[in-house]
Amino acid sequence: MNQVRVVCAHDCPDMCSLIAHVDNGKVVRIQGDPDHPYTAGFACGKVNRDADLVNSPERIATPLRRVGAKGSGQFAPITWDEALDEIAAKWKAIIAESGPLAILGYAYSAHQGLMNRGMVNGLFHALGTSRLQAGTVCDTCCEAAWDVTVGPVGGADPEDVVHSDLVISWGADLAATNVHFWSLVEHGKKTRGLPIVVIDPRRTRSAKSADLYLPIRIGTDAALALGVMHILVRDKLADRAYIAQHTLGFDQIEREVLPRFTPERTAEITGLSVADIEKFAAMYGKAKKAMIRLGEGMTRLTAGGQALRTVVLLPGVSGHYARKGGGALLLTAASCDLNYAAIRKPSGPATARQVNHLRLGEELLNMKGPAIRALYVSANNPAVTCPEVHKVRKGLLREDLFTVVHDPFLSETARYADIVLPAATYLETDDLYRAYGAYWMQWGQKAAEPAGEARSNVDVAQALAKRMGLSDRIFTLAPQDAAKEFFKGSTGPASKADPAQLFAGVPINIAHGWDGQPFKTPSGKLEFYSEQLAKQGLPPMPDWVPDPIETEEAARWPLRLLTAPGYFQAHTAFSGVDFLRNREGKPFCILHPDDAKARGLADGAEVRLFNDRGEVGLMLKVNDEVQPGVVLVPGQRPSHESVSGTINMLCSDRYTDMGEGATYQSTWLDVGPWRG
Ligand SMILES: Nc1nc2c(c(=O)[nH]1)N[C@H]1C(S)=C(S)[C@@H](COP(=O)(O)OP(=O)(O)OC[C@H]3O[C@@H](n4cnc5c(=O)[nH]c(N)nc54)[C@H](O)[C@@H]3O)O[C@H]1N2
Ligand SMILES: Nc1nc2c(c(=O)[nH]1)N[C@H]1C(S)=C(S)[C@@H](COP(=O)(O)OP(=O)(O)OC[C@H]3O[C@@H](n4cnc5c(=O)[nH]c(N)nc54)[C@H](O)[C@@H]3O)O[C@H]1N2
Ligand code: SF4
Ligand SMILES: [Mo]
Repeated sequence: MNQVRVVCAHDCPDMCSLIAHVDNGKVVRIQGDPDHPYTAGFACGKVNRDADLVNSPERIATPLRRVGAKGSGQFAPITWDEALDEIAAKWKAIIAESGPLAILGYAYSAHQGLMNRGMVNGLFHALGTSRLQAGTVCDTCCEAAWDVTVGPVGGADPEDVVHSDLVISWGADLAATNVHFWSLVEHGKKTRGLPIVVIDPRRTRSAKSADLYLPIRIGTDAALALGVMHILVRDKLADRAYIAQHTLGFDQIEREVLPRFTPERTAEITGLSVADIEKFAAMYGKAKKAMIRLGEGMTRLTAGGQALRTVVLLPGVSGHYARKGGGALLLTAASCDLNYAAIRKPSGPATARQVNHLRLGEELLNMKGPAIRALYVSANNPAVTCPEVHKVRKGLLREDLFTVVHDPFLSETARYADIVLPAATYLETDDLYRAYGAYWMQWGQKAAEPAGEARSNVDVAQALAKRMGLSDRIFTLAPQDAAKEFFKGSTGPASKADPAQLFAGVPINIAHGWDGQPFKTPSGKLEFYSEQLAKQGLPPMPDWVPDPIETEEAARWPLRLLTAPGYFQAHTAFSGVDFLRNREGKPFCILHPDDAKARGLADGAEVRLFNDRGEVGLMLKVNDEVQPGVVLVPGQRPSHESVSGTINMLCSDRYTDMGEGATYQSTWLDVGPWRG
């Protein structure tokens, strides 16, 4: 038995260091690395089963060519040479007829390795194809809101929570999506009574450990943050010296916005009690170093940017940004200034036509001049995870679209492909990793050879680059040599890593010497007033106002969709693991007992979720995890696992206020018995 130190590549802020136990060339067990300070010897419930993922009988063994109708999932095996030759020939013909913009590379985050993620983008960048405006399905809204307020810089170090005197989990289900931070928080609670506040419309697992749980109404976080600021000012708990020195525009907010957010009005908007709002504000005002762990949950709706931005301003009023253990953490990645362009933008035009990640369906159906004629999907499953899934599937059914999907599994999207390529998993490829929710960087060595004929994203990008006649050096380099390109011209702590240590797999801490939260806005301060937003025609000051389209929808439909991560699934990345699929159970939704009773629906029934866009069939659970008026659907699950369809069939492709992100939760609907 062999032990190989690897790095978890799943889309998760923790970026665990893992030990793969390998027997006869086969990964038989995965374990958290006991020598990594943040991983602290444990992996999550999903990755503990990654031996099942890598050895899953459902993996694709060889390249496949479509033999049946589009979408029918009928394929015949072909060789890699046949597959790559066919792809290159098709792409060359399309480029000759319609130009490179007729091709779209659609690759995202299911492999977090910097090369396996970036080199696919690099291939399409160099080819000069249409460019994916990536991440709008996920974090562009929260990132844009953070950047405009704090600047493109990482937030608090999660490991500094040992210094915190209060932790606020705001729109993040930490017990599901950030388990290593959560374990530090729970340890703090056990050993020194660290108080925890959870602000979430869902009574999450994290909420069960909270000293104060605030079941906030979806989409009202800005109002709560402003209500707390109102109380801090009223009770003289605002840090005037910090505000004067490090923030911009607070005086105007204090005059023009805060008077409108009395505890009574805040309670009306948020659905919380005045007593709970007062209690929360008092806890926050009394604390010296409160750490707010921000999730993306509050940003998955129309005014999501405004919500996150307003919450992020709170530690500017309390002055907690100045203290280790205080402040806010959304993401950390922006502080790791590696030379990403070496891999992602080796050559190619400076700008090209953009396709928004979440509008794939719309653009496949309607984009002109030129239309998208070839699509390459890698580490992404838009036939399930993209809003307006009906449109995505209709687009994928186009006879004149040439679709290639590279995936370890025959995903729902792959079923629509003309060519399917088998992908290696992270356990079967070398890569460089840096966390997006912690300050660590690490080289991950492959633990086993790829199963069957699977090949890594890097491998395939390099092979296609060669066939397309690209001459960039990066497409010829072996993994370690390619990784070294990240360090050329980079500055900051990551650039100082000793290559010998790095390539030996030693975890490298890349936290910056900490002297208070830095601000990289145009003013160099935390911006309560944002000129950048004013220029975009957006409100320059934080506020909460109802959205007219949402108000109209809410008048027509009785329930609002709440979307939250599944505990034993992450989007569709673990749907090829039988154990986890069963552990998560058949795709379900949750209704409050009052709403279920009003509809005559019982726990365990098959139900129909519907609105103007269509219908989806799921199992029903009835409990008070949610408030009345809300239907919770955890995760996004493939259609063939559910009674019928998948939740994104009901979600529109409308944009958020900032970052052109997805508004899954600006979805209204009703629930009734499943037909027949
Ligand atoms: N309704 C609703 N929809 C959502 C969300 C929501 O909250 N609500 N959340 C959104 C968010 S945050 C995100 S990030 C997206 C995620 O959505 P996607 O980006 O589609 O991610 P996954 O479903 O995790 O995985 C995509 C595919 O990548 C494959 N894969 C895994 N590893 C590799 C690899 O190394 N190489 C290749 N080539 N393929 C690999 C997996 O098998 C899987 O089929 O979904 C979004 N969709
Ligand atoms: N187990 C598991 N882990 C995951 C994933 C997964 O699918 N499963 N996905 C991964 C990916 S790609 C990402 S981007 C991250 C995302 O992880 P997070 O940043 O935590 O974001 P979300 O999962 O969208 O939502 C988190 C919480 O926000 C709550 N919420 C929803 N609306 C509101 C609101 O209006 N206000 C407030 N205060 N809360 C609200 C939801 O109920 C949910 O509990 O997690 C990653 N980790
Ligand atoms: S907690 Fe996140 S990084 Fe750690 S093993 Fe699980 S998915 Fe991977
Ligand atoms: Mo995400």
